[in-house]
Amino acid sequence: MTSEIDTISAIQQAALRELAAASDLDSLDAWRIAYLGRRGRLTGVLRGLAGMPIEERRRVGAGANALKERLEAACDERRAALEEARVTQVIQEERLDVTLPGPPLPHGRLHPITQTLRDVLRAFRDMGFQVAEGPEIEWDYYNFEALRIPADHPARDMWDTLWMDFEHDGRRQMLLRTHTSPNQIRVMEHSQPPIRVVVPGKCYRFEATDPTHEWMMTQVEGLAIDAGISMADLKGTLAEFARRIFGQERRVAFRCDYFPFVEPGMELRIDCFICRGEGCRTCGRSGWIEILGAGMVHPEIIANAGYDAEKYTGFAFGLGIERIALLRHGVDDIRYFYANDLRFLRQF
Ligand code: FA5
Repeated sequence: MTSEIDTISAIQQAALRELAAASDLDSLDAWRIAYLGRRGRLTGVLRGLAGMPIEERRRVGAGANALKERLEAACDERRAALEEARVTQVIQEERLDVTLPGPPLPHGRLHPITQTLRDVLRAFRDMGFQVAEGPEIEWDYYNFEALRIPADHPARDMWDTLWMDFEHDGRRQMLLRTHTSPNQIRVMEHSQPPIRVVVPGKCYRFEATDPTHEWMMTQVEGLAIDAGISMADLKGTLAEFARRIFGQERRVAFRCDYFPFVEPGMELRIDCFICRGEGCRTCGRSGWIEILGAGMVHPEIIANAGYDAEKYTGFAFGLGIERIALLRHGVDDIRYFYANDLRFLRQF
């Protein structure tokens, strides 16, 4: 009898010592199996009760059951403590400091052509022009015919055209506009003089590229129609525009040029920023870079619009935004603008 009671107290000592050492839920489970499981040490004592005389069974049974209850309670208590410790640890390790500054976000920026386009439009708005827009996919009628360039007219060669796969009356009728000049007609169709308008937009040409030519580029069309507008107004407007965009020191030159929809026609050139007029690869050895074509609106076009061609005259111009960006930023090849190389674009 004494020896069974001794066994129980030995089990108690060992069990409580090992329980205190169980540092996680796995070792707690192993402990429970070792003492309270079906083959556990205490369960073994309880099983042995059956073969004992009644008196001894009562004493030993009471001691063993009391220990069982105590160990079960201690096990529950330890489990609760371990679970709480684990939750605390998770909270500590995964703590989120919402006051920390976030990772820096890279700033986007406007494409250099967009920047130049906005500056150009602002300059014209400040000079009293309104801004309008027109479609990039255009009818042959607006891009050529209404501008006095009928089918088979040799002047069509001035614009290498990307045609849409769409025929009507046995002829291709739609194209990617080669210039913004169709908007002269579109604006005149729904407005009356006085007109002062600029129309920005992308244009497309089926041509080989070089340092000053891309197959897609941005133009800004200008149109002014009023009583008594003269060539002096055109030259004054363009010279003032060049001064606003390039500053006083750049040299500008007007030269005679031909466009079927103006009479007379001319082009405006700016001295090459690289060679300062000496002649280089970028300016095609001429010392100048052409930025726009212009002229007095042909009287036939004024009359076709339904205006009194005796009373009203006007000027028009079409300028190339990429060329202006080249000159302003000292870029020596237009093709950089649409090559999508971020090392280039980040400089603006
Ligand atoms: C025209 O497109 C005429 N519509 C301009 C015009 C408008 C004349 C109104 C008279 C009255 P041109 O093809 O020269 O003309 O182009 C005008 C400008 O667009 C050029 O001076 C140039 O700055 C720019 N440009 C033309 N082709 C290209 C190209 N392939 N790449 C980049 N810029 C170009």
